[in-house]
Parts: sequence; structure tokens; C-alpha cells
Amino acid sequence: MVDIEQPKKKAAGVPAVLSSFKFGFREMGPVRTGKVFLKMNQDGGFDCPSCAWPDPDHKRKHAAEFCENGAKAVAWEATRKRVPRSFFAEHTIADLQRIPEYELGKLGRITEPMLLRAGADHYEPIGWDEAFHVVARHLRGLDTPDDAVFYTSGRTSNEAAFLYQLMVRAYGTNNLPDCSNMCHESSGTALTRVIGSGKGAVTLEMLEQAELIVVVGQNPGTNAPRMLSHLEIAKRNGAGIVSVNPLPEPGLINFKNPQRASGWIGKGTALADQHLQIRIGGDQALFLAVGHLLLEAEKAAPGTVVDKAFIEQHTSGFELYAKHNAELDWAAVELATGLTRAEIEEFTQRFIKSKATVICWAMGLTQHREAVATITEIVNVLLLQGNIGKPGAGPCPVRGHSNVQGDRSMGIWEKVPDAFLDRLDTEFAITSPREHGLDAAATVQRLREGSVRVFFAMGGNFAAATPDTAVVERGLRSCDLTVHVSTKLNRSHTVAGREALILPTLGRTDHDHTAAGPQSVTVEDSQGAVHLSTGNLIPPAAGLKSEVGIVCGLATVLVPDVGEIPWADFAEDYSLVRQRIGRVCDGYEDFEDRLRSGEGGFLLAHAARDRREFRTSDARAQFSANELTWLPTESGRLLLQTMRSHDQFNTTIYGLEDRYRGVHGTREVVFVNPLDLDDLGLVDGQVVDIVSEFNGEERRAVGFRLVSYPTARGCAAAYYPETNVLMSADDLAKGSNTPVAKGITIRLEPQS
Ligand SMILES: Nc1nc2c(c(=O)[nH]1)N[C@H]1C(S)=C(S)[C@@H](COP(=O)(O)OP(=O)(O)OC[C@H]3O[C@@H](n4cnc5c(=O)[nH]c(N)nc54)[C@H](O)[C@@H]3O)O[C@H]1N2
Ligand SMILES: Nc1nc2c(c(=O)[nH]1)N[C@H]1C(S)=C(S)[C@@H](COP(=O)(O)OP(=O)(O)OC[C@H]3O[C@@H](n4cnc5c(=O)[nH]c(N)nc54)[C@H](O)[C@@H]3O)O[C@H]1N2
Ligand SMILES: [Mo]
Repeated sequence: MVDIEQPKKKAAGVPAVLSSFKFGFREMGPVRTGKVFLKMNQDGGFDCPSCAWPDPDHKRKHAAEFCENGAKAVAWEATRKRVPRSFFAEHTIADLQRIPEYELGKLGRITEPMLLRAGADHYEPIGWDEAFHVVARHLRGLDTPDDAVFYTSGRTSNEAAFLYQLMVRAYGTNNLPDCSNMCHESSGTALTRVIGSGKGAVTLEMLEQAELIVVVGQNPGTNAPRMLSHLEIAKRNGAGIVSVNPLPEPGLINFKNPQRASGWIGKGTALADQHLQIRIGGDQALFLAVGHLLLEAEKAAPGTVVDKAFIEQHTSGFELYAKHNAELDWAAVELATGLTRAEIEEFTQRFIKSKATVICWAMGLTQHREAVATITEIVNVLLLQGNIGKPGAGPCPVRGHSNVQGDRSMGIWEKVPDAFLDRLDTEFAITSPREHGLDAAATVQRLREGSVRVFFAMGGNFAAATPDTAVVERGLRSCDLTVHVSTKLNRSHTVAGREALILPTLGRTDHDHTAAGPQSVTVEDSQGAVHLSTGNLIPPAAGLKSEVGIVCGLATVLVPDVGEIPWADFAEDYSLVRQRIGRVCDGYEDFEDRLRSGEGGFLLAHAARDRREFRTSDARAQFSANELTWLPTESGRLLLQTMRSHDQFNTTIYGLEDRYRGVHGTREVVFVNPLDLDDLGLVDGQVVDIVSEFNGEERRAVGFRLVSYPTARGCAAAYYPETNVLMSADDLAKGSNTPVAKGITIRLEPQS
């Protein structure tokens, strides 16, 4: 039943714990539920397959180090349900296409390789060897390896990712797009340019030492719930917290910590001291204005605001930036941000008072056309006060998938630096191609042309996660072969190429036992901490292979004689893989030793964070002088952001509840400010089509229910992936090529 109620002001607390256990029992039963929940994020246990928020070190650890969403992600994977053979026999590929994503995911784990033969209309079981030969036959038959694409989603372990990119490069292409292209690519691009490393420069400990934490374009209550506990600690230590967001996201407003008694009862902690309800796309203008005000304040009281010594010693471009930012068009700033000058001044005062400021951000910043400029603007503000490379300070992009950052470290990158390839080539006596490959957006464009012949996916749900859904689906269908290594069925398996394979794999929670004994894998979290992950559940079926096993099995058939690569040994003993990673991947030197000593993990070095060393062209952090950009709209138009509910993980829909936003039983809703509804002559509850406008093209999402909601004026919000049909494959962030998923111009057309 569809039910819309008042949005919640609190996140987590008792309802969150109950919700985790309810979902856990339904999928796993009580014994398995206990077994997995107690091992999650603990030493000797497995890393939560949900978000990339770091696990605390021993000092900071709780007995139950997980959140409602992590619990759901685990229950979803560790379910006792299986997709039986008969299911594929009874359903044609056309039937599968009619099953909604939500239902596909609920069918259970897949247990054996399935092949859709050319011309057939059913998937049928196939042996592993035969499956590998099908893939190898297609790949060997291509005119060029560049007609194949090898996608990766961010759950893949370091070991599997390293071997996967090695196989792909030994085969001969850099076509290694990944989910990061659609996620934090803008952060990596901007940070590499201005601080010389694409990774965030804040650890958990540093976060807890901050005096001011600004959370911009991120909804931690839903998407990184354990972050709230650390914000709470920082707040107890005296930090001020500001949320910059078009939505009043619960958790930042009021959060109950289920790990502490006071969180179970009573009021919980109001985390944000100030909420800047910014207009979508207004962040670059906001931080330009903050920089301007900081410079003005320094002029008024020299030596009190700006960290002159840091600027002189460690940065370049300050003069140009200061000159560029001496004048500010306040009228434009107010239009762009939807904020008053007084609000921005209050915000700036918090920067002036703080001696240590962290700025956190996520998709609300990265998935914009001007995302890269916006992030450099944020770094400008940090650099002005020397807020990097010291306790309590720095830029903190909060990554999404649990190992998306590790996958990059392992070389899953279509334009990995030549130095990496040189080391790879030396280590394995191969010759990697040097020409850059396709990223996710370029893959979509090649799919649109119909010129991808083989599409291989290590996890993920490319058809649902990318823009222009119909175009991508047509492109996937025109491939000679699509291959998906997956734990469960999803939409991408149903948009099959002329031939199609589904290769089931072990997940994080599954026990992985090879001839050499039990194996563990490793992951790297959002703050650069690396640790082991060991599954403890009996796998869903005998003979199921790990991702490492699948890559090694395929490589043995596809590239057996290329270079000197002991694929069979790697498949048995993952520590052999880690030895090689240690010799190839930046920061992973002496990998196995460092992993085994200490607390089952270690923190990767970060020159800017640890030593204020900036690996840029002139070894200094860079100020950037950006023009003010924003997203004006014509009358009758709104700016749409596509976002996540509390009951999904990306394209995986756990249920139709968004408890925090008061939506029950449906996802086909669009949130609009009540004053905008009045202006548009629309009413709450009415059903509309959402029509997007880009470059004179229109795209339509049919039948969405209006929800009157306190979002910023001129803005709207709806769920991803249902609204990906509204995104254009040509609408990309400058410099990072990230598909624009926030700030889409739309109009709402009432259905008659
Ligand atoms: N439960 C759960 N956890 C997840 C995921 C999930 O789907 N479910 N996904 C994982 C992944 S891969 C990722 S990348 C992260 C995503 O984590 P988030 O980035 O938090 O995800 P979104 O739901 O896209 O939320 C974007 C936030 O930015 C705000 N926003 C939108 N536009 C703007 C803007 O122009 N300016 C500002 N300042 N704010 C804006 C939105 O209101 C929203 O609060 O979460 C990870 N964790
Ligand atoms: N409109 C819009 N589009 C977006 C976004 C947005 O905010 N708005 N966000 C973007 C972002 S941030 C991201 S990260 C991408 C996500 O894009 P993807 O990473 O491609 O999508 P997911 O939904 O995370 O992938 C889920 C699938 O992964 C498989 N899977 C799960 N666990 C495992 C495992 O352990 N191994 C293997 N091999 N497979 C597994 C399951 O089959 C599951 O169906 O989407 C992007 N697309
Ligand atoms: Mo992401």
C-alpha cells in the first residue's frame, strides 16, 4: 500500500536496529543472522559489502559495528534463497525482462553458470570450463581487443581486481571502465590536480579532532550511517557541524546512536548546528563566496584568518586566486545558492573561528557538470586556512562502494598512469597497451554506436546504473556476447547480447576455501585503510567460484602463454597475489607483512595528509581561479536530483520504504517544495510525468506521484535508477566525464 507521511527528523535508533533484524531473519533465518552480524567489520570477520566508510580501529570499535543498511546488504547476499534451475527453464529471456529489478533481486543467489545461446530464448546451465571457452572464443575472434569492454563495480576485492586488470591488459586493452567513473571520478580528478592525490586526506582520528565539519552534498544517515557515530564523537569533542544540502536529511538534523544507551531512548543528538538549504548546483558559488569573505576578514584583521605561512610555503596560485576573488557578484551568488548573504556570512564565521576544518562530500557535488571546479573551490577554502595535513583538517570525499577505492589502487582505471603499467609489465613480462581505454560514459557512447562486441562485467548493474537507459539496453543487446559475474540476478542479465553468460560468484560473507586452505581477501576503505576480509558462511552452492577463481580460470584459457603469470597458483593462494600487488601498486609495498602485523590492517601513506607534500607539477598545492557557474532555470522548470532511498543499495532495491522521508510502498515519487507546487498549479499526491530537457532533447519518466516536501525552492528529487531514463549520455561533468545525475532540468506534466 502506498502511504506518504511526514518525513522523520531522526535517523537510526531503535527502529533501525529492528529493521535490520527483521530483514535479516526473513532472508537468513536466526542462526545465520547471528553468525553474520557478529562477524561484520570485526577482526577475523568480513568487511561489510555496503558502503566505504572506514571501520574503527581497536580503540574505537563497538561489538555491533554495523548499521541498518550494512545489515540489509549482508542479509541480501547471505540469504538462504536460491534461484533454481527450473526458474530459467520456465522463464524466457522476454519474461525475465518483465520482472522488476526489485523482484529479480529477491529471487535469491545464483548457483551455476548459465548460458543464453545465440538464437535461444532461455538461459541454460553450462559447465565452468565450457563457459570460459565461450568467452575466450569471442574475445579471440575480435578484430581488436578494444572492441571488448571490461566493467568493474566497487565490491570486487583487491586480489580479484588486480588479477582482472592484469588479464585484461595481457589480453590487450585498457577498456576498464568502473562505477567510480559515475561516482567520485570528479573528486579524484579535482584532488589530483590541486593536491597531487586523488584520495581524501582525512582519517577517522583526524575527523574526530576537527573543530568544524562541513558535510556537503551527502546523506550519511542513509548512505554511510556509521559516519554519524563519528560525527557524534567529533561533536562531543566540541566540533561544529554544518550540512549543505537542498534536503533536510535526517541524521544530520537529529540522530540516535544505536550503539550507545542514550541513542536508544531520549532525544538523540542534533548533529548539524547550521543547515544551508542550498539550491542544486549552487555549491561552487557558495564556496567562492566563503573564500571571498575569508579574504575580506583577513584584510580587516591581518594575520588572524588566513594561514600566510602555509600559503607561502606550500601553495601556488594564491595571488591570482585572491585577485580573481576580490570582487564578488552577490546577486549572482544569492540566485545560484538560494541562500541569503547573512546565512553565508554566518557560515564563514564558523570557518574563521575554527582552527581545524574538515569538508566531507559525496554525490551531491560530484555528479554535476561543474563538479571538478566546485571541488577545487572547496580546496581553495581549505588551503586559505592551511586546513590540510594537520589534525582535524582536510578534504574528505566519502566513497560509495566498499572497495571502489581499492579497485583503483589495483589498476582498475582506463587511464592508469604509465608508471603503473611499466611496473606491471616488468613484474609479469607482458606488454600492456599504453593507449587510454573507455570510461563508463565513453562505453555508453560506443554502445550507442553499436560498436562494442563483447561486454564483460565484474559485478554491478551497468544497464540500470548508466544514463539513457534505452540507449544502453539497445547497445548491450547488439553485443555478440555479454558476461556478468554476479551474486544475484539483476536487470543487466536480462538485456542480453546475442550470446550471454551469467557467472555466479562467492560474495564477501561466503567462506572461500581452495586447495591451499581458507582464503581471505583485502579491501581499502574511503580513508585509505587496508584490511583483511574473511567470509564465514557456507557458500550457496558447491563448486561456486570466487571472483579470483573466475578470473584465473578464464585467463588460463584466454591468455595462457602471455608473459609469465602463474594463474593456477594465484587461484589457490591469494597471498601470492598480494606479493605481486606489493611490487606493482602504489602504497602497497610489503603488503602481506604489513597486513599480518598490527591489527589486521594498515593505513596507506598519503603525502599531502602525512607530510604536507603535494605531488603536483610544482610540488605545491594549487589554488584555482574559477568563474562563478550555476544552473539557471526558465519559468516552469525545476532542477532534479536523482538520489537513493533508505531501502536500496544503488540499483538493488531492498524494499519500497523510505522511512526517513516518510514514503511507503512506492518509489515512483517526485519530491517538490510546496511553494513550487503552488506556483506550478500542482498538488501533493497528483500523478505527473517528469520530462527532462537537455540540448533540445526531451526524455520522459511516466507516472510519478508528487510529494510536497521541504526541499530547496526550484529543486526536485526522485529516486535512482527509476529516473535514469531522464539522463542524457551526453550530459557529462567537465574534466571527469561523470554522467550528470544531479541538476537535470525538468518540467512536470500532469497526467489526465
Ligand atoms: N544505503 C545505501 N548506502 C549507500 C548506497 C546506497 O545506494 N544505499 N550507495 C553507495 C554509493 S555507491 C555511494 S556513491 C554513496 C552515495 O552517497 P550520497 O552521495 O549521500 O548519495 P545520494 O543519495 O546520491 O545523495 C546525494 C545527497 O546530495 C544532496 N544533493 C543533491 N544535489 C545537491 C547539490 O547540488 N548540492 C548539495 N550541496 N547537495 C546536493 C542530496 O540532497 C543528497 O542528500 O552511498 C553509498 N552507500
Ligand atoms: N541516476 C543516477 N545514476 C547513478 C547514480 C546516481 O546517484 N543517480 N550513482 C552512480 C554511482 S555513485 C554508482 S557507484 C553506480 C553503481 O553502479 P554499479 O556498481 O554497477 O551498480 P550496483 O547496483 O552497485 O550493482 C549491483 C549488482 O552487483 C552484483 N553484486 C553484488 N555483490 C557482488 C559481489 O560481491 N561480486 C560480484 N561480482 N557482483 C556482485 C549484484 O548482481 C547486484 O545486482 O551507479 C551510478 N548511477
Ligand atoms: Mo557510488
